[in-house]
Amino acid sequence: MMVNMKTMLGIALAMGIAGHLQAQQRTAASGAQRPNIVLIYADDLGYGDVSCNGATKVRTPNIDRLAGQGIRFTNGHASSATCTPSRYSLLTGQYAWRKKGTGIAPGNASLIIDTAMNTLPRMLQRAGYATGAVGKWHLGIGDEKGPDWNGELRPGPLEIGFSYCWIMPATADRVPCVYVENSRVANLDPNDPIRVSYTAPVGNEPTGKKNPELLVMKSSNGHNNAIVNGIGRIGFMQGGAAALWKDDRIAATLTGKATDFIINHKNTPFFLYFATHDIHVPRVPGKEFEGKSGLGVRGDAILQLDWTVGQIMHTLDSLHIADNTVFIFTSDNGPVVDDGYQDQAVELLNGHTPSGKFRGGKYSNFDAGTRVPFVVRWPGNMKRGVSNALVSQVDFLGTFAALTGQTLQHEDAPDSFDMLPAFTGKDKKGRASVIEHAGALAIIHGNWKYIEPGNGARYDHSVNIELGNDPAPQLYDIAGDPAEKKNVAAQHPEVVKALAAELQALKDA
Ligand code: NG6
Ligand code: CA
Repeated sequence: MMVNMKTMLGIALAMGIAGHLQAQQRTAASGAQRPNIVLIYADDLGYGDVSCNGATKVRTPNIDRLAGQGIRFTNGHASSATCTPSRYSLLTGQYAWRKKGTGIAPGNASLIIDTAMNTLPRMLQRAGYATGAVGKWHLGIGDEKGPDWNGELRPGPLEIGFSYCWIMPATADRVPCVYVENSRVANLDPNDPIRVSYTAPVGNEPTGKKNPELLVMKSSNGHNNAIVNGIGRIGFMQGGAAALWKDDRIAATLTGKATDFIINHKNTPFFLYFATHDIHVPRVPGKEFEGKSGLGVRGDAILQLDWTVGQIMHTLDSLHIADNTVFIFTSDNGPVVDDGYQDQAVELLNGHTPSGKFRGGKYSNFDAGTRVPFVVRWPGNMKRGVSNALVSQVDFLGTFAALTGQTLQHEDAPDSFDMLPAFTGKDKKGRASVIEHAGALAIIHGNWKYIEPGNGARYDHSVNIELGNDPAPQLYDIAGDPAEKKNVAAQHPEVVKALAAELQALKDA
């Protein structure tokens, strides 16, 4: 036991040193490069939802091709098991649990990112990049009074460093169901203003709750306020008819806007943050994909997402800029099958395993909550292959700051480090540790994973997912037991102690 204890303390000490080294790397600005950066951020796509990670019931040829030309990470993580905090961490380089108000944002939230922060897009803007955000935002918009849907939507993406945006303000299951281009709702007719409420119906309009007979897709949980395009949403809205999106064209519209951004900026370095709506609910794939997967709308949405990736690859190829572009494909959190609509995804799963061999899913502290598909391609600058280095989305900011020669101040991106050697496959280890965030916090350090005790529910019956909460400490050997079946905390109290101390130290940092 004493020996083990010493080993663990040694590891914790080494961690401190690693942290110090990482901090030093922040200022190393030699040989700055400015490749384009394309980041496709899928929504709720599980580790096992892509065929390059072993899916056999659904095929993702474009994502597989991208992975084959770059590095496919088997131990790559989103920071959190839900959307808003993962996106917050990715864009700010700060773990979201450090900041209040970064949970799943309601559709009328004001911007949750402090406009004074040095974000990923701002840092790249300072490095001379054109910076575009296309797709799902879900980080709030507008000042503390909330969004003015008929006026200027500021602050928003443009105030945190994007030079252009075409976004869905929250999620497709939240009102208002409109796109925002830069600081205004796109295609809004001023004679038909948008009215939104998150407390009560705006007028006498039908709702999903009162008039389920009007729905083309019924709710299985919530999603019973406004009915837009025959689908019940969260929140009430009226007006803005000309600005409403068409659910079955969301992927095509977003892909078109992303492609336009690339074409318009092909001669300057650009950063495209392309956050797809697929495969979040409500899942309404375009006619081209309807019924094509055999797994219902969830599988069809995966095919549509794969098509999107193929279109972006094709655009880069046809402009001859793929070699000078770092292309990242990953997901904001793990998978969920029934997330509140009766869309037959459960019934038609057909043996498909969205979480792969990992336990849990979206919302969960078990690994499938944050261990997600994770691919990086930068032709000519990396060896192709598979890496099990521990990598996290929180490090994109620190990595690209170092790559482009930007100096980060001490207060910037406190959790984000230069991980280029891991992202390009030269370093096979990656991070010494990473924190995963769902109901509680968990820390992965080497082969160990410790989940701190928590009083949250063990199981969420509405989504059919094990949440990973336990009032007792949990310790898993995730190398030998990737499915987290056997809690070995009682057998290794010294490891539990060391990891709990390391987690605490990182929380206090
Ligand atoms: C939940 C919604 C779910 C989804 C999630 C956010 C209900 C019953 N469930 O509250 O459908 O919208 O929030 O998902 O309303 S995320 O990927 O954006 O985090
Ligand atoms: Ca999500």
